[in-house]
Amino acid sequence: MESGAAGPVAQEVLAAVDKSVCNIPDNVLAKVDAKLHNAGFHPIATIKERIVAALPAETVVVDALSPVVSTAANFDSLGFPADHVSRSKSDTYYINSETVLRTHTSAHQVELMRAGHRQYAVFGDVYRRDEIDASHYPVFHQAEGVQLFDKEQLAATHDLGSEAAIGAWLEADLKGSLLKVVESVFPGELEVRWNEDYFPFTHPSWELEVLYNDAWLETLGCGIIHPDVLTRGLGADAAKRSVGWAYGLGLDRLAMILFNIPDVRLFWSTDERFHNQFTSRELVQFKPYSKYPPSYRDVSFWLPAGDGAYHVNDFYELARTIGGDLIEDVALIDEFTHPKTGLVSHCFRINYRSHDETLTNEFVDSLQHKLRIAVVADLGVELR
Ligand code: FA5
Ligand code: MG
Repeated sequence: MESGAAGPVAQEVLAAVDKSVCNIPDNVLAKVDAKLHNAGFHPIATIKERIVAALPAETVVVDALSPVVSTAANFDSLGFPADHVSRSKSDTYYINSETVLRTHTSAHQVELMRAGHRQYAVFGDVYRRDEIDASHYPVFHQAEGVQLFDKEQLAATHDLGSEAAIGAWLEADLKGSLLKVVESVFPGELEVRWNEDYFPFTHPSWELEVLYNDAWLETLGCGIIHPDVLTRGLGADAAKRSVGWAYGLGLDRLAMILFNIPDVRLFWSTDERFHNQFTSRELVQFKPYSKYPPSYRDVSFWLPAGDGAYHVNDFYELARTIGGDLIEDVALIDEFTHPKTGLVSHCFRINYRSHDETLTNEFVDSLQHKLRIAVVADLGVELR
């Protein structure tokens, strides 16, 4: 990791780095100070403003918490089991063994409850090692809403006679509040559906999907806050008297839907042809200023033997490190187990395409060549 990045968050990261643990590539480090949700006319900032306008006036808005958090805050305080997959280095960016780039804004739930907040919204950049395609990017943005209630007061003002009645009221209030936000952000007709979901820190839990370009796109997760989380945030006594709900909304996906932006990479473009379209803060529909041809390249290799020696996310990350935002998506197109050796082979198809210019075949070949060398050197695979 280079120390060229100079912003305060990058410095916080660099000051805490344990080189033997850190898995943050330069292209991600270069974005930790971007704060697109606070960046003037940026579509992510406009979405945030629209959400803030739709929240009840009493909501405390928090938007400047550092994304550098402890594993205790990001995982333990929320009841993630010790062996949960999202803790692994294949899913999460570690700075040292106890410090990560937050993977969700839920990392601040307990801290903000401890500070006495009972109705708040946190906006922030979050980080995950994940697949590569038009709706996934290693850096994205979330809005986290939390609302706590005093059980006795709730029972009295809403005439709720039992825990079950309180639970049903909370579910309706959560879903109603979220639909109000989503509907006020999207003025037109919107087709949505609720699905059951699972989070260690809420129960029950749901996700909300929105129909976009003929496909269901997951936009948020939510649920009734787990009593253990309330206990950590409020202390045992106050927790017994309290209930609450929480949600986490993906801002980038909402912005894609609202402005008709086809690809998350565009949010990171420095091209004025992108940014000039959004300076009015109106609900404009993005006009693609160019559609350059895609350029596909495949790579196949034998995976190293042994559990945990390789994770597909390692390949996605390496591809992003080498191809940067010139890679539009990466698909695992073939997986095959050799009948005799038992070795597994993966074939990936990489789509190189820039939003800003045509990539020459020669240039794409040179990127692909670098990638082929790097997979052998860094992932211990054998090219086929
Ligand atoms: C969470 O992150 C939970 N913390 C949400 C939550 C908060 C649940 C409070 C309960 C209570 P999830 O991993 O599903 O959940 O992510 C939430 C949203 O972030 C998704 O619905 C999606 O809109 C967005 N999102 C997730 N991964 C990506 C990604 N790689 N790129 C862009 N957006 C993403
Ligand atoms: Mg989800």
